[in-house]
Amino acid sequence: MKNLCAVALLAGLAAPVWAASSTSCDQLANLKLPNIEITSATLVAAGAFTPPAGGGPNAAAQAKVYAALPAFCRVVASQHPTPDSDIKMELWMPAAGWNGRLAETGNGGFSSNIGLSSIAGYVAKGYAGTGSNTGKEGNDATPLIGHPEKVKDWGYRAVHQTTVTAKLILAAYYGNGPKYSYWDSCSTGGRQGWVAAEYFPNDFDGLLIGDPANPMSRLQANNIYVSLALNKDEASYITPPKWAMIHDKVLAQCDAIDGVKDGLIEDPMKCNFPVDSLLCKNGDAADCLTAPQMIALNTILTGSKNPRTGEQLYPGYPLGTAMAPGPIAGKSPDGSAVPTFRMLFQDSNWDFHTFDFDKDTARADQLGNNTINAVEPAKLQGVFARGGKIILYHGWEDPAISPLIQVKLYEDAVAANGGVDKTYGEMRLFMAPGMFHCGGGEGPNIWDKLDVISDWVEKGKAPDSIVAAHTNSQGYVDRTRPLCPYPEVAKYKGTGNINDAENFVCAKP
Ligand SMILES: [Ca+2]
Repeated sequence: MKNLCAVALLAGLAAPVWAASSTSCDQLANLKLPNIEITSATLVAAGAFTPPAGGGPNAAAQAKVYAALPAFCRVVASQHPTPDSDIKMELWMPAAGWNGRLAETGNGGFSSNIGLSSIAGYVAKGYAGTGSNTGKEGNDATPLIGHPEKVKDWGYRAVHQTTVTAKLILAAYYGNGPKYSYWDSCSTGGRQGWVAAEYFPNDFDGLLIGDPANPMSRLQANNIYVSLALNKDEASYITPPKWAMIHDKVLAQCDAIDGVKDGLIEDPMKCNFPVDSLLCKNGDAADCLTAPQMIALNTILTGSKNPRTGEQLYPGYPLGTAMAPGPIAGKSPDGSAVPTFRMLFQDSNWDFHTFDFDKDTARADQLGNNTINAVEPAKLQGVFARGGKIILYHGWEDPAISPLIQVKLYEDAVAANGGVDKTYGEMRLFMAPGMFHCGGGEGPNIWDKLDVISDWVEKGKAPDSIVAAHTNSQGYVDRTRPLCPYPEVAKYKGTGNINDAENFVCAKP
């Protein structure tokens, strides 16, 4: 009976009457949904999930999360919205105590890994959690060349289809679908969040969108622009110790501007550091940059421009960002840059040295704007009109994606939706001082994102500030600080411990 209801819903028939009863986890393996194969449906006992091998540097921490999980129903499925599509997904549903919410995670770079550790985190909080492999396997563009429908899956359809499927399976398992659905992701997942909000405004009630790779065609063109400048020749390359040196000098000059000398610059745009002072006076030395390195640095700070028209194509990086921990400052472009253009141009031999920052930018925009980029912020009205909320965030010291793009995306979205008085009740931006790409760094960068957005969506409790924590290498909290809705910054009250959020207040700079 349940299966028929689901089929009726997908087929767009009259609204089915949902039976308020549930299906056992094992029975979900027999669930029939159009163009979807349920690969497996398994009840996993508490603490019994064995993560896949090769979990990376966070494997030990993640193992603890898995070990603490309550029993859950794990559904693995393959989705085929077109004959050429093969979108793999996982949906984990608490066997007891479901809080009625769905949370969905996205992906990183060009990786096809399903974010199981994020999904586990959702289940630990009583959510059902889901995520997809973007509709391809592997870490490059090869499976997308010659497969235009898979490009659409990768760009926008994998997330949407997975959301639709997850809601149907939830309805079958629990007898009713989620009361609230949330997007929670960063980087490529941030791009996927922008895309979801603009392309499919009905999918999520709240979206958490961090350090986004959006618009991706422009980001990856900028990554090539930066790499070409940094690697113009041997003499142009800025070594990791020199990035650290630049960071330290900028910090020495600008740390105290925000009123507290704490190793953090609340608003890097307020820092008027004289870049020219970095130039070596008496030959190369550890505490300065040579003339060719200065040219490379200035190119990175300025950002990519159209060589013919002078149009700014993508923002530069704020001075002081230590680029060396990120993928941008290496000997070759960021690992996602070349695959992006091989995918868009459908050319597995495409060579980044040929990039024409006039013609190829226009071509990539044209191919990407309805596929991988979210560049029509007026469409956010679709989210706002139904009471949806959007929280944007970005690390001020993100060495992978310039924080200034998130500021620009926010400001463009405010302008396209009637100004800040109209949007402040629906969308806010939180810039995190000292935070790296999606987390980490010297600044407070840990906060319960789902608690913040669900309070806003479900209780109308808008985030006027978000208390974030920083942990030391042993994992203990050594600093808390409010993150503030842009353009506000955290201001010290003048007394008390500077590592305690209690002693700060969000205020206009
Ligand atoms: Ca400071």
